[in-house]
Amino acid sequence: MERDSFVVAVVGATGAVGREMLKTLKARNFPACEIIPLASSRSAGTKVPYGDDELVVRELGEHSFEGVDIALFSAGGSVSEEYAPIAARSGCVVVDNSSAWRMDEETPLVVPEVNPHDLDWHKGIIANPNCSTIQMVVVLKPIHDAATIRRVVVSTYQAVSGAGQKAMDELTDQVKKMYNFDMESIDPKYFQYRIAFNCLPHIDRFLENDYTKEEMKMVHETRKILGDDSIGVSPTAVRVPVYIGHSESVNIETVDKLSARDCRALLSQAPGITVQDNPEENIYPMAIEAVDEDATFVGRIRDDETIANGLNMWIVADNLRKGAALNAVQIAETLVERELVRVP
Ligand code: NAP
Ligand code: 12T
Repeated sequence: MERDSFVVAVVGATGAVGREMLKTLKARNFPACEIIPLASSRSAGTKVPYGDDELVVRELGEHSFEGVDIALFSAGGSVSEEYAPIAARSGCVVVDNSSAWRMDEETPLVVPEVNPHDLDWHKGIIANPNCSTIQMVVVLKPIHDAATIRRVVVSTYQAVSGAGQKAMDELTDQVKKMYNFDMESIDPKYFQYRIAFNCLPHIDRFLENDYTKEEMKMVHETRKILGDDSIGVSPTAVRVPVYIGHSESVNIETVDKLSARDCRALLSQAPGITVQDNPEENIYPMAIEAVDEDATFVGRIRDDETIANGLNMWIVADNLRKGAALNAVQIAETLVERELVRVP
């Protein structure tokens, strides 16, 4: 039977991503008959905004998902590991924002503009990719279809909001202290070193191969979403003192020739993308302009003159929106459209 209204739980509703999810559900008029905000005992009983209303936060527990149709999770990997299966068993469909389930073979990893068909085989949990992966694959997809991508070299310039509310507060605190020449009292807690007026080539933890986990997420997730394990991805993930908006410098090598001019035309027709590319007028994407926008912005598209089939470009998106909350809500919308809100 076709449903037209759903009970939606938001796990981690008090966090940077959870609040953005509530905002996005409201702004896009998601067909929800009830919204249930969940968090830890620390903030149970507090209120979170939902449009002009305020909702009372409940404590997450084993029974939180009874009667819930769709649960959007953004409370960290350990919460997702434990509670996503509990939610799925109670019959609700989970869209999970953490890295816990992304590479699980039974779990689709979805960007609606790129691989909506992978929702068809969900078994109760669907993973939302990493923010840096999402904005990159939105742009890689049309290029891969047109010219077959062989290899991608990417450096990210990632905003502190990707690391949550506490990380944003740490940047503010450090900038205030520097303004007051009070450098000695700067005591990095969330980040390893000072983030104010600095760049840190270190996001998430270091792995055996000396890449960070954030970098390896981009490798594995890109291949899974594009459904092509032959694509080489060589990333460097860097934290920069920007509050919102991830930027990426991306070099792409293709099998077939795609000129910068043809690429610009191709991307300007592609879903979810806004091309901002006019060097004569100093037009290119910037983090400050991507804030509160849904689109993935791309510019500085140019031929890589050192190889036969290469392109360079600059990709920017709001990491809390397309990089997290919006992509999760778009997944939920696609589940509704395709009548997939049920655990098979
Ligand atoms: P945040 O601002 O620190 O918020 C964390 C949220 O999780 C808060 O609502 C917190 O509730 C809740 N929480 C923490 N521990 C909990 C527990 N044991 N039980 C129930 N709720 C708990 O972090 P954020 O930036 O919103 O990110 C949250 C998570 O989303 C991240 O850990 C990550 O897994 C994921 N994420 C994904 C992307 C992406 O790339 N797609 C981007 C950013 C984040 P309290 O108020 O009770 O503490
Ligand atoms: N460490 O969802 O710190 O895998 O910016 C997203 C953002 C992990 C994730 C970050 C992270 C994720 C960050």
